[in-house]
Amino acid sequence: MITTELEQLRAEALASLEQAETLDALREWRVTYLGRRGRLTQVLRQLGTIPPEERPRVGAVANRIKDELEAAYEAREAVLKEAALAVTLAAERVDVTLPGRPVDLGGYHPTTLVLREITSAFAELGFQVVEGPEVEWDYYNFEALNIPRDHPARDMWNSFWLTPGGTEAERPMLLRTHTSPMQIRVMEKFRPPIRVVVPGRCYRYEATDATHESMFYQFEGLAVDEGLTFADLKGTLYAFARMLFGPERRVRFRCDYFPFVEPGCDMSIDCSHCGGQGCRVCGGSGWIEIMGAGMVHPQVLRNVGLDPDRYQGFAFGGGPERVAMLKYGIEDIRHFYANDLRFLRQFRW
Ligand code: 2U9
Repeated sequence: MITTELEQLRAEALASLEQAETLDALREWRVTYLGRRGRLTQVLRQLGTIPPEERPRVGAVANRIKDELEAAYEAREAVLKEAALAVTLAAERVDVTLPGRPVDLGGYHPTTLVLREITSAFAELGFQVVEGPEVEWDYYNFEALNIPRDHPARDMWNSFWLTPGGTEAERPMLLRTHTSPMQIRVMEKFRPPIRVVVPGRCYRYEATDATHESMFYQFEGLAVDEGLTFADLKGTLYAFARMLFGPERRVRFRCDYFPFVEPGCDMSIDCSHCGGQGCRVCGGSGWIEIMGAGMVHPQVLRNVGLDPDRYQGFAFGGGPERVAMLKYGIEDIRHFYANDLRFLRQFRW
């Protein structure tokens, strides 16, 4: 009897379905029982062998069983899919309550920090910030600044020449030893009134120690106009010193020599560490030298085509690393460019 066979097949299929533990096994089950060449189809092929009047009843039984097996298949598939999803979710579980990993933020270099303070202070005093090339001609680095070839003043700057071999006359390019060549370029290009401040890298061919590096930064400034005097220089640098080192600071100017200025001077501030009494920071003198300065040498003005009887200028220069060393209590300039993160991380913010 076909209907008996169909009922047996139904019972067997449902029992077998309970055994299918994976989605793969489930698909195999479907092929076995409901596929085009599956067991149900095989039984139904026998329909042709029974009397025609029996066929509708047997066909209805077959359809009911087929629908029932399809439904059972879908229910089982839903259960297995749910279980598989639960396994995946458990394996890939993310604990959203864990604190996030901190992002390693970069920070500013101490030289950048003080250069920004320095240039903003001069900007407030009306100076424009300009930058220039680090590879320079002998003319801009020395000649135009009143430091002729073979002049003993050249001994103040040991230079990295860029075309080694031959005499100095044959190798006129070098790494600039100060930012002063840029002020010559500015005066060649613009007529007075001029007020510029020039930050930048400089290079000297020297042995390094706690206060000397072969690569370092400078900031220099230049003002050129009719009727400028040493009083303008003193007033400008006094205002600058108080902006950078505190409104209580006192300043001291003393004579000094630089070939590009006449008269030349240096400027010191009173030591805030000991209140001027003398301590380790100021070397016992109560004063800390922070800058050199002077009135632009008449010959330097002539070199750029300015008449020194009509125009006067004052100029100044200093080392940002030295400023940073004073501000942050750094004892050795060689820390600055050694790329030691333990040092640099102290200046993140
Ligand atoms: C021109 C004319 C004059 C710039 C000046 C100094 C004095 C000075 C150094 C001190 C130590 C910088 O950090 S340091 O190496 N500088 O003392 N600089 S007057 O005078 C100029 C510059 C350009 C055309």
